[in-house]
Amino acid sequence: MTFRLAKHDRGIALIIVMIIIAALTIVVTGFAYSMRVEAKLARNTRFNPDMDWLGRSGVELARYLLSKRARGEEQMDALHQKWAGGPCRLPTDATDELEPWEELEMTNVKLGNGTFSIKITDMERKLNINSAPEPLLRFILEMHGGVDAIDVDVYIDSLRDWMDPDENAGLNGAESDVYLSESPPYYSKNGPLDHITELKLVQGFRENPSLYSVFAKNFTAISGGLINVNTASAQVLELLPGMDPDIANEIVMFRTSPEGGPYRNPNQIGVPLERFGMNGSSIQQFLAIESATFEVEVTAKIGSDSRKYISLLRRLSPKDIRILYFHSQ
Ligand SMILES: [Ca+2]
Repeated sequence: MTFRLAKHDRGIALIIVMIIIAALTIVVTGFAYSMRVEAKLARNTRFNPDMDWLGRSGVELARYLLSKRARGEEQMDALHQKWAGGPCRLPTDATDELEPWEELEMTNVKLGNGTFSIKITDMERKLNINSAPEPLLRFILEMHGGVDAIDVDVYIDSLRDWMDPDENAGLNGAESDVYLSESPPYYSKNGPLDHITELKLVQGFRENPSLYSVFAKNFTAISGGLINVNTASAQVLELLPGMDPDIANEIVMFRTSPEGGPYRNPNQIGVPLERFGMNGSSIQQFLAIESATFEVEVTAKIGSDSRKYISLLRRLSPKDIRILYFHSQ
């Protein structure tokens, strides 16, 4: 016995079959995706300790390189040096034989079943938001942040209130009572900034993203306080009083020129400044030729998986380089 469906019913059956196929496709695709995620998680979990040890090994390599300095460069940190990824020697000393530590690889270093690469950046190439003198902050807010003179106190007082330990707001500042009325509410830090992104929470800066980005690019929260004139960009130097783009560029060019070379003393900036009729006395107070705080970015790889780790190091002496933090990204 055979059943024959009416033409109308056959159409409905076809639609039902197509809906079922579409639903099954969605279910199967979802299942396949979740299996892939599960497999990746399982693989990551298996590699976690290995990845972490690759990350830590990268930090140890950075500490070792930062403990070493070429002869005659013991009091100076500059971009031609090994830690900064430079050629190690100045053009004038290019024929000198490299020492074994200067020939160590910093990228794709093989270890166990993986590799790691490191990149070291000194924090003294930027200004320090916690120790920048108020007149300098005022100067930067007005001259580089485009803030009207009458509004500058909002930024200065708010930043001071954010960092000072009490809850007494300055005339134009803000403490917890202001921030607790925000959504979501938060307390005033009442301590130094740990990271420059904290500025986003401070009255004035949080309402002015373009000003915040000037500070985020050129300031750090953790450094020795002075700017290393051997590593700072022209953009950072330009923020100092009396500077303009041409003068800042000249200071940077001088440190790579044959007649200049890296600065061996902050007083030496007087030489490139001479042609601008300046002597550099107004900005020397902000400058150093050494760095003490270094951020290390380690990229660990095992097979096709990779992970980034960030560490902050403080060099108290070549034999005492401390890890301030270490975490994966
Ligand atoms: Ca306070």
